Amino acid sequence: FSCSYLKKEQSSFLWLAPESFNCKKFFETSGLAKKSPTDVKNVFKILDNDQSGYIEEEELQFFLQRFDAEARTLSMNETKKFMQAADGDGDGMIGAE
Ligand SMILES: [Ca+2]
Repeated sequence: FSCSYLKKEQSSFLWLAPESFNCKKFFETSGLAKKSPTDVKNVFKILDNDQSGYIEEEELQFFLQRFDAEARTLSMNETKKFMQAADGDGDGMIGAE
């Protein structure tokens, strides 16, 4: 997995209108859902900026910028929705599993 992969194939996703980000749709369309566990782990590492082993809300906010530095940040609302969708155990962080 590389950031350029997404940039080429799914660049439109990096430029979504405010409040239109849908993480489910993103993973389906970006092909991330079909990526191997190793690839997904690599993405996780990119997102886990402070290497804590979890993706916290502040890190999630910069989700789109991890793929393109010029993309916008997610809004509070989008970040919270994303977090709820990905946070299986409800502890406010996304773990690797
Ligand atoms: Ca972290």
